[in-house]
Amino acid sequence: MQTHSQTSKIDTHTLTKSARISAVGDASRRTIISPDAPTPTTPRDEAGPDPQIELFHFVMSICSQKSRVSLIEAGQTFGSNELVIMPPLNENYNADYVALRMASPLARAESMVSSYSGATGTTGEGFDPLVVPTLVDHDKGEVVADSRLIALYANDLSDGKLIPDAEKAAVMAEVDAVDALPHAGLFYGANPDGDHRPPPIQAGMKDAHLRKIEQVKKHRDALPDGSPLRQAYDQKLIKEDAGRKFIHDPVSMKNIIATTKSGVDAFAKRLSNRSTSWSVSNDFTLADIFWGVSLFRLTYLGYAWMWNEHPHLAEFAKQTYARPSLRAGAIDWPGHPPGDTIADII
Ligand SMILES: N[C@@H](CCC(=O)N[C@@H](CS)C(=O)NCC(=O)O)C(=O)O
Repeated sequence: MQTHSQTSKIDTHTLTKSARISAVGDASRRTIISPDAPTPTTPRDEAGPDPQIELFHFVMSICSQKSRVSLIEAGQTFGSNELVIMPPLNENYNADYVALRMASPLARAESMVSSYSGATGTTGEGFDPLVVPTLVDHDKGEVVADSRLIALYANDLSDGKLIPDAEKAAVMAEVDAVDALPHAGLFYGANPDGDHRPPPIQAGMKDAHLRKIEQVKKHRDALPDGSPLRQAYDQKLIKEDAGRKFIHDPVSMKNIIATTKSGVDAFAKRLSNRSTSWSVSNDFTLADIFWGVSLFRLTYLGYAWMWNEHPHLAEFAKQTYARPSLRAGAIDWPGHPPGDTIADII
């Protein structure tokens, strides 16, 4: 597994420019985010120098939300390259973007994705070369291709502000607990006991895996003969086919719902034993970012009933939703679809 401090000096400027220009279909989605302007309204000057860091991401992706909130909380200025990852656009399947991800140390360290668990962590499933988010640091010549690593990177850039030394183990335990939750499965698949996802998600996700497969094939078949990227697309096809079967299997869906409920219960128990203002510290840490984003997502998908018997967890969720970085990077990021489930938050 790549550590956030591993370096691999490559020409990130050229690789990133190709990905930015050919994958991000609309120039208005190429902006600069800074502490003074944390919304995507400042256009990127393509003729000017590159910002030190850039992020490729998507409004609704939970991994992108974790990354944006971490960078914003860390007070970073970054180039924001917003991809549309939903079919039929799937800008994340663009070959230049995939080539950028394949230049990350993670792509070399991990085996490529070959299964589907419903979670988004790299552990277990392997490295997915066709997803967001991806961070690039031009000064260090690094490509960071995983949201957990991006959050750690944001912590490094902020001299450790997001992971206080004394609480490192507790913060990372919470980060890993959130990363293990099957957010993707809950987004794409219906609860067999009653689907409470907002209607556009219910409708849009029904055949999403099939439509993704169609797009992956289209992009793969357009690669030049002998392209080294072909395997990346082939592995993605294996994952998406497994995902399609998984979300249509009521037993798998019930299992991931039960896993999520026990994860939430366990966190509620840890919270009830705390004597700190935030989840593990008196400071706001990555643990609060990851749980805040996760609880917001579970609420959006109609799973807030999971903490009906934990009013202190509902209070904690509210506390995170008021944090300016969480609002800017997740809740208020333009383009998040509304829904009855989040009407009192958004
Ligand atoms: N381990 C990766 C997983 C990233 C991931 O699964 N991204 C999803 C959105 S959260 C994605 O881009 N899906 C688009 C697709 O599969 O086509 C991370 O944490 O960054």
